[in-house]
Amino acid sequence: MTDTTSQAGTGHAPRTVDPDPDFAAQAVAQAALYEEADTDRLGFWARQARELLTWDTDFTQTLDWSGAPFAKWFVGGRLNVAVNCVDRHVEAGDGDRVALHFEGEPGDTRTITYAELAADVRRAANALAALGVQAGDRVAIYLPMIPEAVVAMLACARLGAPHSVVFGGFSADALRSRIEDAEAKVVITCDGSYRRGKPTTLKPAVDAALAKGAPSVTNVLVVRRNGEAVDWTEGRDVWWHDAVGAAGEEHEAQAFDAEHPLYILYTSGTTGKPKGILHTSGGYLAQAAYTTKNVFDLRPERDVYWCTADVGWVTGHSYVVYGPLALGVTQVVYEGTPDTPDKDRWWSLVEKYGVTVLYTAPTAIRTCMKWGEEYPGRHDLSSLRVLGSVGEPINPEAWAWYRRVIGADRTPVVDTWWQTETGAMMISPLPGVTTLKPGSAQVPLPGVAAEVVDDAGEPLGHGQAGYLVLTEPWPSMLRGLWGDPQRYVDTYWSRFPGRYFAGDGAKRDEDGDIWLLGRVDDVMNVSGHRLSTAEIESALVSHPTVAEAAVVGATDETTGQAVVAFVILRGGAQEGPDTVRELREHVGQEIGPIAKPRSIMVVAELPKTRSGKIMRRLLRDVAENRATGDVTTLTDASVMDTIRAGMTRSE
Ligand code: 6R9
Repeated sequence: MTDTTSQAGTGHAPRTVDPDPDFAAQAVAQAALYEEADTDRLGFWARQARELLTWDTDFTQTLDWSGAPFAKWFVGGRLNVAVNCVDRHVEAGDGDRVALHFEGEPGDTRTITYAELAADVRRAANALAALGVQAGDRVAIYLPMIPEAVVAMLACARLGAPHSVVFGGFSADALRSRIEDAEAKVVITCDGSYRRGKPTTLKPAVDAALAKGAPSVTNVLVVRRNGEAVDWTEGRDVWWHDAVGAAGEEHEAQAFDAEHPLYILYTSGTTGKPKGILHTSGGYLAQAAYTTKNVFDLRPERDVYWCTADVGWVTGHSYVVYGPLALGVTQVVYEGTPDTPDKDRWWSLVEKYGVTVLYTAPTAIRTCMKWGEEYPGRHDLSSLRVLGSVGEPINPEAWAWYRRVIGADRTPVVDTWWQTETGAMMISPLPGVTTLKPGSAQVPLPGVAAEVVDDAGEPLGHGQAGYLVLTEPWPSMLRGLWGDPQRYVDTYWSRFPGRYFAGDGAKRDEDGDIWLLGRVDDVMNVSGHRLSTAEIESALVSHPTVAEAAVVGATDETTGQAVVAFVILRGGAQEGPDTVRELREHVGQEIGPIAKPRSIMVVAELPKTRSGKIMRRLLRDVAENRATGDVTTLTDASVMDTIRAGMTRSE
């Protein structure tokens, strides 16, 4: 395999950033973790599980891999996940510590302590039990970012009833298919929420979903959030404030097996039927807690943490609910959009709550870059200590901006690679320990084993692009796909037998650091040369006029594939007669002439899924002059029309 790529987009970004000695001296994570895990990987995980979690019954075996690729972690252990996330902190005397600083989009706030959260979860568990929910029953949750979303998830966990959270932005059809696949007994939703200053509704989508199917559902539990009028089905619909309000605060939590299912989460899936990723209890919680603590350098008595993800995505599961709450930290939960009422809302929240650790996505960072430094500049962000990134490769330019403008050129930036399937972070630097390298997720975390291999599964040398595989099982790994064990084996364990195929391209650099190159379907082959969409995007974004870029490989008669780029210019920048030529030259300089896009289109917006991922499949349709495929998972389907209209004009 030839690799013609180089480290693109390093523009103003430093190549490496050493740990700050003062930070390092006090860091939660220590280099010794790597040695310990290398010497005795299972012993290392057993220690994490015992130290970070409270078990009702200790486990007798760390890993049973005899049924590979179906793993059993912490065999024989029993615990209650919700008790681990709330009750035990209250018992330890930390009941008065704030668990959630909730801020609604209109500016309403609620401060919920661990003691209050524990009482809410117990009441909600009683209310669900009164509706007939028992261990093993599935509960669908279709809620915005309000405290009840957290309470609902934990109440399910407390009862051993796996939840299936469906992102509040999904349509009635998407919701119905997910409820049907999981055969959920109860749906928890609300009247509506607020977005961009306007009330929205959620209950009508649930009504529509249930009108069309989902016969397993016996009750709908409805939170009152914004007072929008709702239709009511007597006998089926129940107000949360009635049921939970009337429920008692006493609830005896049962301990469940470490492998008891905790949740199902459907991946948005760029093609085909969504996959119901199944996670279980002990291993998942252990790795969520371990990574939250070490990667974010968290001390519950000191930090105020904020992860901007919605609970509808895996990041919201592991890094809003389970990881931070298992540790007992204080966090911010924000309901709305970053530009309501103005583009400085996030930074006003950081200042107001004294946020110390912020975890967000590159797409959000690039949006803030596009808006300009003036917005973060309005606020005192000096409380920030650690910045995190997740969701896609972060180009060095955005990394450098994040650290400089948000982190005052002082905070470590941790680029964390993982997936819905992995349940928790897998590849990431450790702040205070690792010398950081903008653009690279760098090294497998202690206890995690990863390799970059070629088509035949042979490990590749430095600089060669191939496929990322995980070579050892890990505690928070998916335990399968709901109702489809064979698809689990086929999708993840058949491409390279005995190893987990992540579906991502990667390469190691001369230091052995791992660079993620995008999904393998995003890796292009131009004249027999392997080129990464991510690297060309990174090169484009390193140009001062470019805010955001998406690159696709379009079929080309001569070269097999050709590079086609779509770019959004930075606020203020105008498309001039030379813009396209200049950008082509720039990519040529950053990566090499082979990477120069065949065509570059300046657009106002890019098609994105609701989780913020660019839908390159749709751009490929445009680049190859085809009718656009399925657009149902786009945030805004009209984006494609605008792009096509622009395309015709520029031809
Ligand atoms: C957590 C999450 C998983 C896919 C993954 C990869 C991409 C996530 C990344 C990253 C490069 C990072 N991805 N983090 N690529 N660097 N730090 O996003 O889960 O929604 O399942 O997406 O996202 O392509 O395979 P999920």
